[in-house]
Amino acid sequence: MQIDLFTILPTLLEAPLAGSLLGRARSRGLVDVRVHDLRRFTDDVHRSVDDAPFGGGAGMVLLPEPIFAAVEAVQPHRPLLLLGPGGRRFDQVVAVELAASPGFSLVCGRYEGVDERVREHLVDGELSVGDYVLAGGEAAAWVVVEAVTRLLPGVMGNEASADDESFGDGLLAYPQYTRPATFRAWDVPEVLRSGDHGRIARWRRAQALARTIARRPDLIEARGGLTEGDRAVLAEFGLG
Ligand code: JCQ
Repeated sequence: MQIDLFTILPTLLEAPLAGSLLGRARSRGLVDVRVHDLRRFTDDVHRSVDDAPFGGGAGMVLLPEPIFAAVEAVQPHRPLLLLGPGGRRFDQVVAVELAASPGFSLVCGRYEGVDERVREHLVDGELSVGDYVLAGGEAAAWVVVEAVTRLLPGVMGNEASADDESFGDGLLAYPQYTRPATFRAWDVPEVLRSGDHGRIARWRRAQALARTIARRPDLIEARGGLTEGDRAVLAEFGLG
């Protein structure tokens, strides 16, 4: 998979790239993440990447020229997506879609915004990581890179764990415990030490369902409510 990131602050993306497990996946050829400094694609003496908005107003707007020049030089994989609060909400469904592609690319907006011609004539869409405003799209881009690349076979240490957790099946994760079996008088649930793998699997499913019902009923709604099997396993552990 090829991921191309376009930014005016490359260090904000190079640092997490160097510090993550992705570094290893990258050297093993599983995924290639490239960070492109938009300033390298300027041609004026000041290396300008931004200017004041036409019509007046506070702040600066990213110039179209460096962004078009960078994208035309790199010819990155598409979709080419602009990060910004006005975009399609990034979620696990989008992460899975992007993980199934040979590559994608992200443009990090900054300041008061990006020249509208980038939106109209260059990118394929806009992606939002949530309803808040960041100083720039770099932190949002890293959220997307991490959520997508961890789904690729061989990128994470543990092959199985990417699927067996929150949102893999549209449910929140079941509670996990490790040693010691008793910590400050709080015991690990007996079922997890029983060795009965069928009962453990049903307990975990019941816990994931109960937790999702309590904290994220919208996720239960999205999977079309509870099935008979769901109700049965909840009842088995007194959670119905
Ligand atoms: C991304 N949720 C919030 C800030 C303008 C494209 O124009 C702009 C982009 C940004 C950076 O992205 C975000 C964001 N998802 O703020 C202002």
